[in-house]
Amino acid sequence: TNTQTSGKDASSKDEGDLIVVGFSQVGAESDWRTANTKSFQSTFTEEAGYKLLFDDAQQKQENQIKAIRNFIQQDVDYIVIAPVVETGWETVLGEAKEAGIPVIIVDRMINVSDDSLFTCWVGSNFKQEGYDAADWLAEYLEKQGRSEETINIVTLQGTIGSSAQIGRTEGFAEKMKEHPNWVMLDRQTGEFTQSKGQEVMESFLKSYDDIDVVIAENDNMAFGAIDAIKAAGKVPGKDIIIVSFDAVKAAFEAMIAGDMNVSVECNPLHGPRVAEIIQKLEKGEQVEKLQYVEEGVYPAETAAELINTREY
Ligand code: GZL
Repeated sequence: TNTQTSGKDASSKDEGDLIVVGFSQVGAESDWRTANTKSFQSTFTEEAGYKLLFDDAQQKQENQIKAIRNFIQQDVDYIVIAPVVETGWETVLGEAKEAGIPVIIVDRMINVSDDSLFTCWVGSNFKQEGYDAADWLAEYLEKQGRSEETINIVTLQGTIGSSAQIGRTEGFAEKMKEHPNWVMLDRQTGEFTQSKGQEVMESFLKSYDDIDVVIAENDNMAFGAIDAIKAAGKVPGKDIIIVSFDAVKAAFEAMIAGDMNVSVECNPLHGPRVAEIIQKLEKGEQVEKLQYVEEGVYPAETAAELINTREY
C-alpha cells in the first residue's frame, strides 16, 4: 500500500499541484488598490490550490516589467498584470508569449497592436464612469436651479496615461460639450494619492478664487482636496461640490459628513473574477476577451443607508 510519505494530510497539496500565479500589482496608492490587493490575496490561497507570487511596483512601470520577467524566469503558470499605464508592454508581453505563459490583464487596460499578447482583460468601463459623473453633476445643478449659471470646474486627474485617468477625463470632457456654461479651469494629476491631491488642490485654490466643482478621479485625491478646501476656509460639499470615483468605505463616511457629494463606483474585487478565468483556462475552455464589471453611482443621500453594505 502507498502510505502518505510526505507527512502532510491528504487535503493539502504538494507544491507541484498548486497553480502558480505571478501578480504584478500597480502599488498601494489608494484605498481602492488596497481592496484590490486583498481580493487577490484572499482568493489565491494554497487551500484554494494556488501559489500567489505578489509584486508591488510602487506605481513604476519599470518595476512591473522587472516583476513580469521574474515570473517568466520562474516559469509561473499564469501572469496577471494590473498595468499602471496603457502603453509600453509589447516587449515584455512578447517574452511571456515566447515562454508560453498566459497573461491576464486586470483593472486598467493595455494598448497593444497585437491582442494575442494577452489572453483576456477584466475591469471597468472608465469612460462610462466619466459620463456618469457628468450626468450626476448636471442633475444636481438642475435641482439647485444652476443649469444656466457659469460653473467653474477643476479636475484632479489620476496617473496620466492610466486607463482610469484617460477614461474618466475623456468621458467627462465629452459630456461637457452638452453644458456650454461649464468651464474647466484646470486639470492636473494628483497621482491617485491623498497627499498629492491635497497639494494640487492647494495650488488650484491659490490660482482660482471661484471654483464651484472639483472632479477628483479617485476618492483618495478627493480626501486631500477636502482637507485643502477646509484649510482655505471654504466648505467642501457646499461652497465647492466634490465629485469623486471609487466609492470606497471612507468615501461613504465623507458623504455622511457632508464633505463629498457623490462617488462613482469602481469595483476592485477582481480576485474571484480572475480565479474564474484561470479555472476555465485550466479546463481548456474559451474565455471572453474583454470582461466589463457592473458599477453604480452613489450620491451622498444614499450613503447612510448603504455604508454598512460595503465590503471595502
Ligand atoms: C481604477 C483603478 C484606479 C482607482 C484608484 O480601476 O485603476 O487606481 O480609481 C487606483 O483609486 O489608484
